[in-house]
Amino acid sequence: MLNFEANFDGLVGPTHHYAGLSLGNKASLYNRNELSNPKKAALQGLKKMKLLADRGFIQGILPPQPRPNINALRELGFIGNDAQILQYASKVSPHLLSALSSASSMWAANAATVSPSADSADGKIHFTVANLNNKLHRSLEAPVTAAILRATFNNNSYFVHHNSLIQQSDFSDEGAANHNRFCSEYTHQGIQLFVYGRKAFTKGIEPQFYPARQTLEACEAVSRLHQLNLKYTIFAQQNPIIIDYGVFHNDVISVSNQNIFFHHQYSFLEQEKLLKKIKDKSKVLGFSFINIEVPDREIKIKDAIDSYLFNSQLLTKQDGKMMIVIPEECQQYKNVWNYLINLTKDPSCPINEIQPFDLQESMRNGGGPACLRLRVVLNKNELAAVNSGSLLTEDRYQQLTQWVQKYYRDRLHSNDFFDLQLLKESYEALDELTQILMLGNIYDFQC
Ligand code: SUG
Repeated sequence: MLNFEANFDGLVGPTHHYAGLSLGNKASLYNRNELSNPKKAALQGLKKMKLLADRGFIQGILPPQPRPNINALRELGFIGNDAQILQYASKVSPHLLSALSSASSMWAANAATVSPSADSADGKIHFTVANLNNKLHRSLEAPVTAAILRATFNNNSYFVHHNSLIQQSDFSDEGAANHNRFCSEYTHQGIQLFVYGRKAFTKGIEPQFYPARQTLEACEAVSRLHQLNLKYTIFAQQNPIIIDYGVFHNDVISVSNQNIFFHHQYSFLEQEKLLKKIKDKSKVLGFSFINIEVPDREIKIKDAIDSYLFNSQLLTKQDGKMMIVIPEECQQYKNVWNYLINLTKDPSCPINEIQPFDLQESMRNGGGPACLRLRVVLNKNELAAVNSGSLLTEDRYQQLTQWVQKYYRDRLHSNDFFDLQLLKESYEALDELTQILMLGNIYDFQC
């Protein structure tokens, strides 16, 4: 295979914990203040990457960010040396300290929106870092994410990097988690679908209880930056009702791969219109669009969300058939599991294999298989231009598992961040990681 869709997974950071930071994300709220196991979380993520790499898929790694975020604490007026700052913050605002220690950059689907070179007027791959404006802990990710992406895709003949959009709620942008693409071959012109939760500039229907994290205006800005052909670009609103049920990103209720769209009956506001648009555009591009819509009578929206069925990855195998990568939790829902078994048995369905993964540590913060990865379509030359240290090989997997064993704790609570030793461990770990991944100086701290 010369043309691929590679997956770059976010490596879970040493401060992974449950802080209940994400209003609208049921798992995050439900597991608030539970004990986490960062070591287990990182190893679960690595195991997924390894198995997929062993199966022949191109698998990349994106490193975590320095946490606790001591720079942000300084900017917020905490003074003194690192130990004093941590003590001071833990006394006056333990919630803030916990938010500024979140390992949330592991959910790489929120790192950026990525457009393949086939779709952009200048023939280059475009990245726009997500501003993650809706949540304090996530809004701090953007600058380091920009540095990581620039170091990973470090060749301006092939890659164009855009910083995050204006940090203001009218331009709230959550990256690839609200973005789908349909195509025949990956490196042929595709149709890009940008999904938003609300319009900032005009009045429209919105969820009532939980925030809509992505605006239409942000989607439009990203499509402009990426020089997309409007003929093949679609903007669609997610069904606001399901945001109130807990669909805080569109990848919780739909997933696409090549010509396949797998989603729930109630995913989008004007679903029929949207499907017709995709179909019409796919006809112009000469491929047949396959729509797999799960009816609510078979899987109720609540079960779809709780099982995280749609937070799956659809991966094209060497023989052209597809594998669906799901969270293990799907097996606990009889209707979901039966649906998947029947789907993959159907000879007319391109998906013919189910691959469950145990990602429980991430799932308990609302992050399934699809949340953990950033997709990047690459042709042969583009792949060769990727920082080689960022790709998972057998050796690098061994190095990374040893690195996790060396630095990560096996229990952490949201009140543990006053501890200078934890900060030291985390920063030292990241320093060593930049060498394993050959990324150079991407963090602005000194060990
Ligand atoms: O932004 N959870 C993340 C989960 C992101 C999932 N990503 C995608 N669906 N693509 C979020 O809500 C919880 C952190 C905490 O509560 O400790 C959190 O940030």
